[in-house]
Amino acid sequence: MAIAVYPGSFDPVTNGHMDIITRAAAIFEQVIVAVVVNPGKNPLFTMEERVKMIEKASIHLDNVQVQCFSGLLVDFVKREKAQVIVRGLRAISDFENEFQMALMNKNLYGDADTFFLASHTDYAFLSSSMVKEVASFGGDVQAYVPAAVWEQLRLKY
Ligand code: COD
Repeated sequence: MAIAVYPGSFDPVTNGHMDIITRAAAIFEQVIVAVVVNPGKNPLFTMEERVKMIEKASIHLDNVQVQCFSGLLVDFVKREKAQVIVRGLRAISDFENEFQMALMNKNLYGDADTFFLASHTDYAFLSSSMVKEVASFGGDVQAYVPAAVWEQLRLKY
């Protein structure tokens, strides 16, 4: 049974991410959700806030833990003795970038493979940036994010 790392910015985590985490947790022995410290995107939420929101949303999943990382993803994967990198695919538009990252990561660290899960159809249109944009204009995004994220978005906007 393998240890899997699910890396991302998670600024903030959405129900699309949570669907991937839940499905990965049913497949792998352990899933480490790895929150990148500096997404290079001027994040809305601090690293601590992003970690806390995922922890709250995944509290019912015994084999899921949340950590943060900086530097190369493959160095984190090596340190955690993981064998798999989990990524979600929403559409063809995700594919090119995800494919390049998977190949680069495989070249950098041959002992881990990238495992793609297709998005649930209900979340195929969903992204953290869309959630933030809609919320910033007062739109209701409650259906698209875990309760802990909804609370935080209401505080921010
Ligand atoms: N449904 C299904 N999957 C989804 C959805 C959805 N609605 N929304 C997002 N996802 C998937 C994304 O496709 C992605 O696979 C994952 O969830 C996380 O998404 P984000 O947007 O939170 O995170 P990213 O894509 O910005 O994360 C990028 C990394 C942090 C993984 C990357 O930049 C990285 O590895 N950085 C470390 C430096 C490094 O090693 N660089 C070299 C990489 S080759």
